[in-house]
Amino acid sequence: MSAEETLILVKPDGVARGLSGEILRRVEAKGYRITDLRMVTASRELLAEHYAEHEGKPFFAPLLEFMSSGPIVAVRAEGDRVIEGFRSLAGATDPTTAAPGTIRGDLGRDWGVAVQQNLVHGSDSTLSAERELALWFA
Ligand code: IDP
Ligand code: MG
Repeated sequence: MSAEETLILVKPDGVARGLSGEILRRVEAKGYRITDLRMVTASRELLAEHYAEHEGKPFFAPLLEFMSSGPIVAVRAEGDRVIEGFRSLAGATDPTTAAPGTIRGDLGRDWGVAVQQNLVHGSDSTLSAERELALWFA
């Protein structure tokens, strides 16, 4: 049986702030293996599919605007329980209250805009990981 896989995205704010290396360093330091990586400026179509579960929410349009505003680093990572493990490394969605020690808690903050710019995305289940990896690494 092969190890579990997840999709990690360094969002445009993380790339723009020069934090891609620091974020990937944390993933590797934890012991997960990066097995594929690409830099991509995502289309609205890709992002609408990626975030389909949030369609209709007030932050959906700002989210697509933000996520298409610049390059993203898309990462395929593997390791036992990597989905849960990366979500734990990332921290809570709101960077203001995300625990110190997490990526969002240490490196993120609120910028007073309509969508939380919180540096990273990580798949939240095996089903999401499979679906999202197919979208970003087609
Ligand atoms: P997650 O990234 O922690 O899994 P989701 O609920 O899947 O969080 O939301 C996707 C993204 O949408 C978040 O990472 C964040 O950028 C943004 N977002 C989520 N909820 C809110 C909100 O209540 N206000 C503003 N932006 C939000
Ligand atoms: Mg999510």
